[in-house]
Amino acid sequence: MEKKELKWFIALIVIALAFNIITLTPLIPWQSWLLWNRPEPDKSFSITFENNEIILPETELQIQTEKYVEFSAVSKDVTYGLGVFREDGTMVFQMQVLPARENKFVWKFDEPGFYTIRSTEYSGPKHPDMVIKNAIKVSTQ
Ligand SMILES: [Cu+2]
Repeated sequence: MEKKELKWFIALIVIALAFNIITLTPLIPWQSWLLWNRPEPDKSFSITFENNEIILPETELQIQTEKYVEFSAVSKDVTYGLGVFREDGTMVFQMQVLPARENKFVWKFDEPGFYTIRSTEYSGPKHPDMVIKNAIKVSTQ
């Protein structure tokens, strides 16, 4: 490696390191939320996916705004998607539900209202029916 190439190589490494340090620092507000903070969920809901059906827990999915809630999803057969949608159809979040493992997601809802759960991963001809309207009720207290 020539001296000029070595200088560029070192410069690229420094830039890559600086970029990572800047974007991963806990001083950036969203990073502390995303990477460095493990909030204790107020509630946890287990959702099962099997035979192209979304099986919710017996208890209603009632959540308070500004409290952390954990969704734990298990698939008994193929890969599904757990998508949560607002009343206007926009997506709040989604995660893949892989078989043979517990898929967990922690979320904090800002807005009260009813939210729909829908499979967001194509799982066969019955996939479009994998919708539970108003499955989650989020209230301010
Ligand atoms: Cu599906």
